[in-house]
Amino acid sequence: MTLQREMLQTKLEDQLKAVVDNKYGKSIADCSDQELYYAILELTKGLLDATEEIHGPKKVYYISAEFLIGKLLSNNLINLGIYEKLDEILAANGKQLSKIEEIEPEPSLGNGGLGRLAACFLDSIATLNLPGDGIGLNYHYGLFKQVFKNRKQTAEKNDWIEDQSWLNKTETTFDVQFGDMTVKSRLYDIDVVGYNQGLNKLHLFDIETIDESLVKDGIDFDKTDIAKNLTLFLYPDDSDEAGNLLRIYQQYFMVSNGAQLILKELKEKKVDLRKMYDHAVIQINDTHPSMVIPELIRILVDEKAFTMDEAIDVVSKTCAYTNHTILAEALEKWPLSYLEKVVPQLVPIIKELAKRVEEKYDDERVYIIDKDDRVHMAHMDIHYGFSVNGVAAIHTEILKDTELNAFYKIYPEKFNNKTNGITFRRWLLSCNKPLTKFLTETIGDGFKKDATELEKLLTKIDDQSVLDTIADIKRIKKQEFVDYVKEVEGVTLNPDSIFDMQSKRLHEYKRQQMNALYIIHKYLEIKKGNKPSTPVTFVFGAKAAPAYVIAQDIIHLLLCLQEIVNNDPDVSPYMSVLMVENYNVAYAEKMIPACDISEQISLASKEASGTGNMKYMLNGAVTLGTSDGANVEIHELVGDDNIYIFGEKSDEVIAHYEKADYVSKEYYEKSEMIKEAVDFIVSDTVMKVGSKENLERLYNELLNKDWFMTLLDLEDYVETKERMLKDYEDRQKWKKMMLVNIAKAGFFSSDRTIAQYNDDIWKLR
Ligand code: 26V
Repeated sequence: MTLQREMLQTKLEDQLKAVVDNKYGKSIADCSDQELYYAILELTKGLLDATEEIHGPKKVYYISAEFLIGKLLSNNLINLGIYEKLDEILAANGKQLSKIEEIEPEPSLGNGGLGRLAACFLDSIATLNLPGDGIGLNYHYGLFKQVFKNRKQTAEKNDWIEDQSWLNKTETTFDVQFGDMTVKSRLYDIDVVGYNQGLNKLHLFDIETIDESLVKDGIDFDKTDIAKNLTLFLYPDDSDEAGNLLRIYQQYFMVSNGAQLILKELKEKKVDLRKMYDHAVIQINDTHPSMVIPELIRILVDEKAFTMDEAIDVVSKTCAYTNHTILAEALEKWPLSYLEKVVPQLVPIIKELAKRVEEKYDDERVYIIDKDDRVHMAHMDIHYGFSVNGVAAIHTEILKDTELNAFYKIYPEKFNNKTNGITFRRWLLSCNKPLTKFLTETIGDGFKKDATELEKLLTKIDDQSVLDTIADIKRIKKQEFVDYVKEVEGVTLNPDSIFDMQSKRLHEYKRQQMNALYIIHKYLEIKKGNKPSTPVTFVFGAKAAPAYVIAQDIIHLLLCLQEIVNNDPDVSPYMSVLMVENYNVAYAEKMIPACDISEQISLASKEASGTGNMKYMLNGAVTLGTSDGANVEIHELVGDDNIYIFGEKSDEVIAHYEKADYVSKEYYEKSEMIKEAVDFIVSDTVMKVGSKENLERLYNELLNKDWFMTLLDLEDYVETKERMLKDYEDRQKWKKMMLVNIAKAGFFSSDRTIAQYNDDIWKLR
């Protein structure tokens, strides 16, 4: 830590007083929370300014369409080491820091796990004192804000950028050339400070000509006016051609700026570009930034006098690719005609890259351009990058054995696994302060730097007071969540019920619909008189892509169930349902510490990793999950006795797809329970509160298609969940499970993940 920063810290109170006085001419005590938020923002930005940047011979550039950073105040204060001090100063003036934190608007620069992972990684890169910056886009309205109307999801813009914010406007601008126009970019930076460490940057590019007034109702806007709309939204609706083209414009804008920034920094360092890979490594986060490969090749050939062979060689040694999904529909394949329109200058390069592959390999599965003239972005990454990694052990194995097997045979040395992780600064220290304090008192504070030290907790497995305190903290966090929900949703929850939670993007493969069928089953059981000894609360948080019809139907069903269950006096004392509105990072930080049962129920083989599973575990929830993604590694770590695993395994599921032998109707007809639950979707009870169109569509989907095999695992799921709810009654057993889950979560620190990226791929030090 710099001397300057230490000095600033000791004078923290004087500094805050000075900022407040200068801004408002008032004392701290006389300020509103809003005023204090802006004052603390200014003060903190001053401290960040005084923090040294991380330097080194080689730097990683993490390019990503998403950085789901969440609110930054609490984390920056923790990482600067002044959270507690500031909390005390404010308390002495009758103010609460936790209330002030609420004022900060949350940037919605991401969709789900992939974007949140990028944010956790930036925190860990800086914490490990590694030089590494993020490169992305400054979407003005980010992902949409979810608003429920008539038990349906509607989308509104999330206007998160304020005059005073963490964004720092820089002097850096670049020209970005498209087929039909040139736009001027402007770089905004957000400081990323490590935990008691120096500073890296998140570089977010924007255009100067953006026109926010283009957005009229909801999130609709003219998709063709690129010079005005380019950075308005993350994932604009891509159900039409204009939407697809806009995504390509965004992606090229991101990588063109990224490439120019990287080359500018290398020039400043006087690096020989023929040795670029000794000074820079570019991590391509999924395929959204894949065009950085042909773009860099183009610049080296056109502007730096490289031959094509030389350019390909250097770029291939600089770029590494991370795969985050095996879902075919999520692997990008851009029609060549779209690329011709948006980025004609890249097309000859892409064709050259494709030609070289075709000359070498006689296997269409590894071609870059397919017979329908679509460019497979992942294929380009694999051929022309030096590393391909999956994000959990089972995911990497599936990539090697099935999805990318043809590539694995060509390049076995490129494939590696990097099991995802989460930053404990946000997902423990910041969001669960009572647990952090208790852990510090019980096992010391070494776990804050080395997360595996959490295992020390295992020595306390028979210490009754430790077990009781862990349960007491859970009860405190449940109460806080109940109070918050009451305030923002107007819904009353019972803090003494079992909190069963599923929060993640809404997608059929994640099977929120299977959880809904369980809820229906439970509801009908209670109606029949089978009442649980402890009431259960089912909480969901999920946004669905606006154009994803079945996902909208699932949200509708959940909101209908919420209405029916919570208003049925026979049932509501024993169970309740809540779908929270606009689930985001801030909501997750409140939900996760309050959870007892963590639902990780994706169809085996489909969830690349999951990271919510890790956050819930770290906060003492017990996982109910399939053998999928990182659940498999959680299972290995905590053992059979501390997790509830159900459902068919990934090889069985993959075999069903290969043989096309799964017929959902057979499961429906075989089981009375399944039939009863599925039929309830279109029963009079639900139809009375819901829309016929949505409910019937979902019902038909489940009966006649069910591509993600909901009914396959339903019986096992119901039985396992019942067993789990029963085990909750054995408080001693449950407390021990909580303890083991917390103790074993250390492996999932993103500090471990980043150390592995550095050792195996980046080699920064
Ligand atoms: C994207 C889309 C976009 C259009 C609609 C359908 C669809 C389906 C899937 C995706 C996934 C994009 C990649 C992604 O977000 N993967 C997530 O990455 C996380 C971080 O590695 C990982 O934990 C999650 O399991 C994985 O789903």
